[in-house]
Parts: sequence; structure tokens; C-alpha cells
Amino acid sequence: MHGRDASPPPSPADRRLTAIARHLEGSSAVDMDSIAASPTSASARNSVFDHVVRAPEDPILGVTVAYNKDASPVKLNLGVGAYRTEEGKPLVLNVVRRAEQMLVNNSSRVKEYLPIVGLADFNKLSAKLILGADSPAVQENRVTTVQCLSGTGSLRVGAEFLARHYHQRTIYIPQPTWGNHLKIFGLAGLSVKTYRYFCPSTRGLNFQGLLEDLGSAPSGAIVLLHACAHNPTGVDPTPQQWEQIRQLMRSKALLPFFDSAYQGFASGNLDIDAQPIRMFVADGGECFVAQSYAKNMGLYGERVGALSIVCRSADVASRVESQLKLVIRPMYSNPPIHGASIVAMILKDRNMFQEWTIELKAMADRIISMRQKLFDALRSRGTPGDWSHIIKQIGMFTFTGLNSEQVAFMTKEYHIYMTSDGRISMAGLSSRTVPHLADAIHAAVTRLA
Ligand code: PGU
Repeated sequence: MHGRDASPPPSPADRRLTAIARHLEGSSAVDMDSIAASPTSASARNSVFDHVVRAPEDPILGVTVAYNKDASPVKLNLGVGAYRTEEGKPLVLNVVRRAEQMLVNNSSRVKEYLPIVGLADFNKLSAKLILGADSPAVQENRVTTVQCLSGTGSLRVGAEFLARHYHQRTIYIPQPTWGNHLKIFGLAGLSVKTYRYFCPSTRGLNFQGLLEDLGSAPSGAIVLLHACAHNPTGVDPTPQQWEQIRQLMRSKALLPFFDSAYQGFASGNLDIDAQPIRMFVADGGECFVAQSYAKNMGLYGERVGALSIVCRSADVASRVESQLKLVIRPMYSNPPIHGASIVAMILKDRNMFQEWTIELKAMADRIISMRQKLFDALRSRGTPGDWSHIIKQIGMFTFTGLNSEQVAFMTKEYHIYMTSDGRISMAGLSSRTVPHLADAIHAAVTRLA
């Protein structure tokens, strides 16, 4: 076997993945032959990786990298969707601290590997949290839930499963959407298309465009839906619009894949924010849900999430789970134990659950109060334009309508960091920093109209 290339020739799918990977790295195709043939002496040939092109920073996480390099005392990071207190500090929930303390104090706890699908209690409780405690699908064992690496990992495992086992390889994602969706689904081997979602002139939902695009999607196509608090627009369909979307999708056998990264952050209520998903599950059809505990439990770096696949029978669900294990095992073998243990403890204990919902509501309320403060501050400055979308939009973000030039100006002159599409993480604002942001927006829109 030595010296022999054991890998089979690349398939068309492999070649497509390589092309996507190259594109994402920001490099064009590299001519390997010309590199190998060039008459370079051993000493001048510095590295076998000399041809590697520097990739651009991530459009969202790269904002924090730039922010960290800025020495200004007034700098403000409104890029990443991560909650901050009124003092501008990251928050660890009291209930999370309490759960961690209990875990540490329990000397019978060990650090053995979890099963491939993760912590059983966590999975069961996560399914109930998103689908409802009395969900018939859960009671009939028609749901398979696997613990994954936060929302991103849950989306990726679901995407890989679909690429292997689903007959339709096209997924429709909203335009715009969280930037990572395109990469997650594309690299899993699915063909990614978009459906109209946002109307820039009304700064609201383009419902007609959405219905038209989903209406002309091929039968069976997968549709990525934000369960609530759409990122980056902060615009969600109304319950009546959700019902119309459901009817249209079911009539065309479109497969719903919900991304639930903000349960509890939109309305402050976990059940209300899960309603769109529950509508789809209630009709008995299939449904995918990726859940993240990054925001609603503040467990960002613990990477805790779950993928649930709702099936039509318990038998199908158990076969689907057996295949999910084959997806997960060669990726990361099994998920981490600590964060999932915290979540399971909080979801299981009545008092802790109650404490969590109160802390969650307080986070959601603080964000809502920032919306009003920013809106008032712009109005009192007489800033040109209609800023009512700041108070109408929902969840962690405001999609301001500021263009990339105005954003660059605010970063340069005011040390305010945000994504270039004009998205502001409202959770990063405080009463103290609102005037600074309002000054910056005012200057940007009056100077760079
Ligand atoms: N889905 C959506 C809609 C999201 O906004 C995010 C996070 C995720 C999934 C993934 O979250 P996990 O941390 O993997 O659970 N978006 C944030 C956080 C930064 C990022 O881009 O990952 C954001 O600022 O958009």
C-alpha cells in the first residue's frame, strides 16, 4: 500500500466542493503544474504553502477582530449578535452559574464520552422546549433529536444528512439571511437558491415576493426559515402570513428547515417564539429544526445546540437517527458534555426553568428599550429619514438601511463597529452609548446622503 494513492478519482460532487471551498477562501484556481515546474532552488522555496492566498476575515466575526485592534476609549462593537449588559459587559446568567456550581459540586459526575447523539436528557428536553411539552410528535416518538455544536453545527449535520438521504438537493434561503447559511449548505453539497424576503423601501417583509418564489420552487425543495427574530432584518411574518406560508409549502411538498437561534429573544416568551415551528409540526408533516442555546442561555462559547427531525412515524425517526450517527461520527465523534449538562439541568428543574425565563425576558426587554432610546435620540437630533423601523423590527438586530459607505464612515470617525450591510446588534448598546451611536448615524446620513 505504501506510496499508493488510496483515494478514488474526485467525483463531480468532490470537484464542486473544492470549487466552493476555493471561492470561500477568496482564491481563484491555483495552477499547481506551474508551481511544480518552476525552477526554484531549495533555499528560495520557503514553504509548500507559499501559494496559499490570504482569506478575508469573516463578515461578522471579523468585525470583532477589527474592534479588538482599535485603541479608542469610545469604541463600540455592534457587530456580533451577543448580549451585553447596561455596563457593556458579557452576561453569564445567574441560573447558568448556579447550574455550573451544582455540576462542579457533584463529585459523582465524570467526563466520559457522550454517545454520538449526545446527552439523552438534553435531547428530549430540547425537543419539548421547541415543539411544546405536549407535542404529539414527541409523545409518539416521531422526533429524533441529536445534540450538536450549537446552531451552526446543528444546521451542518442536518445539511449533510439531507445531501445524503433526500431526493431534492436544492435549498432556498431568504434574501438576505445570516451569511453562514450559504456556506453551510453549499459545502454540504446542496444547491443553494434564494427567495425574496425583505423589501428595502418599506423595510418590511416582501410577502408577495416570498410567496411567488416559494410558489415557483421545484416540488420537494428544502426551505430554510428563521423561526423568529430574522437575522439580519429583524422582520418576521405575522401568524397569518406564517399560516399562508405553511399551506403553500405543504401543497408543494416543500421541506421546512427551521433555524431557531433566538427562541425567547423576539417576544421574550419561549412558546410564542416557537409558534411558527409548532404550526408546521401540528399538520403531521416532516420538519427540520436547528436549535441554539448560544443567545437564549448565553452559552455562546459552550457550543450547545440540537438538531431535531420530525418524521411521520417512530420507525422512520429511528432509522433517520441511525444515519445521523454516521454523519456525526467522522465529523467530531460525539459532542461536548459540559454545556449540554447545564441546559439539561435548567430545563429539568421547575425552579431553575422559571428563573431562566425571567432572566431571558429581562434580556429581551433591555433590547426593546434600546430600540426606543435609539429611535428617540435620532428624532431629537432631527436626523433625516423615517427611523420607525428601529422600533418595529424584532430580536437582536436592527437592519438600519445605512449603506456600506456610511458604515465605514461611522467606524473611521466614531469607532463604531458593525457589519457592512448596516446591521446593528441592539444587544451591544446601552443607555450610555446610545447618544454616541445617534451622533454617528446623524453625521453619516447628513454627510453621506
Ligand atoms: N443561525 C442564525 C440565524 C444566527 O444568527 C446564528 C448566530 C447562528 C445560527 C449560529 O449560532 P451558534 O453560535 O452557532 O449557535 N449569529 C450571530 C453570531 C455570530 C455568528 O455569525 O456566528 C450573528 O451575529 O449573526
